[in-house]
Amino acid sequence: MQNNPVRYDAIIIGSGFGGLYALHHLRDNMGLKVRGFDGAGGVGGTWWYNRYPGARVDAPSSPFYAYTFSQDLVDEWEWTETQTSQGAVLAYLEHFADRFDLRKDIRFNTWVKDARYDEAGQCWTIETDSGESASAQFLICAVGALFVANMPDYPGISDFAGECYHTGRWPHREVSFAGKRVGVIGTGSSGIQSIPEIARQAEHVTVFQRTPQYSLPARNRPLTAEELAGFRQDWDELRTSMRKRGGWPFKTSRLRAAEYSPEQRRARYEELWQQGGIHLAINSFVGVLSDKALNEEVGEFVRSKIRETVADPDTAAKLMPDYYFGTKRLILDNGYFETYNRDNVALVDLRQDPIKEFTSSSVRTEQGEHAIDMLVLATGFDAVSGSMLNLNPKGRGGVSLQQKWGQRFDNYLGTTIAGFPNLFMIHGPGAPGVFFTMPLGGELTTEWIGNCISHLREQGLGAVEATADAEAIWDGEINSIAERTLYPHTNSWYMGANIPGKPRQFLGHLRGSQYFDRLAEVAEAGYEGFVLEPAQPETA
Ligand code: NA7
Repeated sequence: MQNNPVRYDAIIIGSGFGGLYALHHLRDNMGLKVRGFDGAGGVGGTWWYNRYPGARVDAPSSPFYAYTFSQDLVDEWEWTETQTSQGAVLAYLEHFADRFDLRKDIRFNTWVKDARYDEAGQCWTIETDSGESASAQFLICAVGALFVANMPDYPGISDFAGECYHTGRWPHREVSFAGKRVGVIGTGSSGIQSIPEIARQAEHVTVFQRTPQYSLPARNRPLTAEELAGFRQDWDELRTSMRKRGGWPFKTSRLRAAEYSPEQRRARYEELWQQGGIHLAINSFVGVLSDKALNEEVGEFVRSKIRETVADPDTAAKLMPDYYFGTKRLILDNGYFETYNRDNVALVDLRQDPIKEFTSSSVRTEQGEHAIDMLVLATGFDAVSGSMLNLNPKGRGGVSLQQKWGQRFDNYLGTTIAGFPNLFMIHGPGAPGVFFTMPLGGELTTEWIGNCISHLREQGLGAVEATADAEAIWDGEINSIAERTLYPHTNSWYMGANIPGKPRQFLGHLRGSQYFDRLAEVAEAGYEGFVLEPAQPETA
């Protein structure tokens, strides 16, 4: 560490939705001296990196996948489509950064390579890859739930000589697929969004699929001026509804499946399918994500739609998902299954025909060889915990997060970690994160963090630290919610199952509304579950 780090009140790592709002709130609303850092060349976080063709928010998003706190901001931004594109989200975040003059306080192209807690000084000191050192009482980690790319390690993959891109690290320049034979590995959101776009341009696309997926039609369309005006007019009410309903202001069903005949239920599924977006998942009948029989019925409905759409029965058979509907990230597509009716698209089912190795110009599976010029890795992320482990802060006694989280991602309220005083996470393990609208979740979490900081300052306190007991109780709460659903029965990135060797643990809080009530209760109870340390003379 350098001898004289520049001193701030708070250091914020990351300038995506969470980090930008944290900078605005702590600096402009609370008057703190704040410095942001981001390894990327600009704001946007996830939306800076994930610029692959077809990238969109995986929800019917406009104008809800956006900051909610300012009516002026809502009024002045023109969303144009119902399912927001990556470019539109990034343009919005750039606007937000300019409007609130945030860039001047962020160091871009700068990775924080070390972060250590100083117990005597009750502060964090960071060092960057450019040799800068800074310290602050509070370290806010807005490092992204989907940041650390999962790179498959098939034999010979590094020998592949053609262009190779991970969807989460897409180049900041045009990538041309014209005249190319493209191999795509992975059929999560990134694969399913990009495959139709790539197929439109490429000579040939071979999709290597490990798990067939449920995907619902997004039915993306222009957002009308009347719709947008209506949303703006009702914004306060919509915001309240989002906060109460798990992040989105959409209707969720109160209907009991048992009170309807199979034909009536099918008619309802059909209606919601035609409506598009996530409505089939959230608005058919109560209990789709917890009742096995009902879940199977909805799953079979989606499979029937895939069968209807895909002309070749062998290809359709390979595309049949067989896990519990909705227990992996639900995908919204724009013509994914239809893409398999094109002459230039082939599907390899890796369960029947696994990849053996790569050569400089092909993928060899057990049953054949597929010549490719370009490889697209849509293989996802070491989600939620990966970016914190990548940062690997060193807490009390120099214990690193990698040591602490070797077996389990223990945390309290999804925002704090025992042994890491004055460190706050936005969208960490144990928070609603991807199960809530992330911009709104980030706002609410940041406001809670801000209140906690104010409390410390008003009370002459120097540090706040979760207790290990509180972490254990929190772990129980998260799990008891998850165990009432079918999520834990599926191998998904929600369970850490996509990364070899990653501890199996449900990584989010499924009841966002309840979660934010809980945060408020903890604060009202004098920060229950935390140890609050008096300020040392030098930090008071
Ligand atoms: P996902 O959803 O994690 O999807 C990754 C896909 O890649 C998925 O189909 C994986 O199969 C597949 N995968 C991962 N590793 C391999 C290997 N080694 N071989 C073959 N196939 C593999 O990531 P996305 O980027 O699509 O989406 C992430 C989130 O971003 C998404 O949920 C949205 O919230 C936005 P698997 O299903 O694990 O068998």
